[in-house]
Amino acid sequence: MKVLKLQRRLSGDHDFKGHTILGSMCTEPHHLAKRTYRRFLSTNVGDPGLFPNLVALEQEYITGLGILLSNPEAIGSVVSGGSEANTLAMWSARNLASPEQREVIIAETHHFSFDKAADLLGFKLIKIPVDKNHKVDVHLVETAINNNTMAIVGIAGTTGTGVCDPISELSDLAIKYDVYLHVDAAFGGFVFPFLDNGPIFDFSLPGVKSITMDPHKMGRAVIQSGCIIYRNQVVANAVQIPVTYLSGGHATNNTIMGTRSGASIAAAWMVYNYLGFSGYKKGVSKVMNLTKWFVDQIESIPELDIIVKPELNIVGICSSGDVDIKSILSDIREKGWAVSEWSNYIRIVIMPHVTKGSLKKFLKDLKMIVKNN
Ligand code: 0PR
Repeated sequence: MKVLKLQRRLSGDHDFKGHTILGSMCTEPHHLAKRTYRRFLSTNVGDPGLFPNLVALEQEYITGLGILLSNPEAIGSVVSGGSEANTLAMWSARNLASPEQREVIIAETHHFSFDKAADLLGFKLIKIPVDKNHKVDVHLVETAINNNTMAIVGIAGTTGTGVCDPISELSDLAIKYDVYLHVDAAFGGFVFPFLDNGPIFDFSLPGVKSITMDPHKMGRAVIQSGCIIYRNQVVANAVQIPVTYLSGGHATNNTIMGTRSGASIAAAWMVYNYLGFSGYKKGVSKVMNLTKWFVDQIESIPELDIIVKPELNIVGICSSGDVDIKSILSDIREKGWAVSEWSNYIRIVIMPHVTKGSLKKFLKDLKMIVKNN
């Protein structure tokens, strides 16, 4: 009864099943992820002595992702999301660097989690402009490297446009100057490996020390789940907080959270093993085909254009000159569509819950708004 009351109270919120969410990087979890989550929701890998089998399951999952990312030796953790994973990577990089090295070189298109990490961990972000393809300018990255450089970050699937920075060239720089390279593949990590000609961003590039990859985005798992994946034990062990009193005996902890959901791990493991490579490939091909169709539709509207050719299931809609994209954005939101606002474009993310039917309705509203603008 009380739950029904609460449901009613929250019923005005958007819902992934309601077809209005076009700007989110999350989606309705796979039905098996939801079932598994419910079954294990009282588990906590923060006390490994209580749940040793779940701890082993977590490492098995990370090893699986490591194999996908060309490194069966990879180790890591399932954490709360991309922000925690990026922060952990920066924490390792800081601990491996000398005390003078407190500059992190990153594209201006980075996710705001790096601003938080910089504030928390006491380093400075050196923000590098992007080129006309919205990718970091590698030449400018090289000129920014100096004795104070703590790390370089490459983004495999930027938050705004979904493009992949030239990670291979960043890896060459990381090797040349002996600098830590972290790759933020929070979104792209569950898409690029399943594309036929996706960019290389993984541990096959020798400079890459760690990768963020989020099951709660295109991994079809539950919120909260993000992964931090380290190249090896040396990088992973750069953060180690001793814990002596828990039931499993002396241990070390290297995540920000103490108590940590085993249900998230079990759910992510389940959906990964159920779908397998071919299942994810099928899901990715579906959203990418819909993305291509949507781009064609936008390009057929003379007043509108796309900001950059999509590499992922993310489309930036901008003005081709005559219309004001900000006023279009506010009108489209007024119609009930949940889309994201960027400096000069509207971001649409074609997640698995987005259907052609809902995109057709959105396009109908969009065309009407453009006509009246
Ligand atoms: N790195 C990249 C490249 C990201 O795009 C994001 C989040 C993160 C890291 C941080 O991940 P967490 O949010 O898991 O900590 N990008 C999405 C965004 O800002 C997050 C999001 C998800 C926003 C669902 C809205 C939403 O409905 O767009």
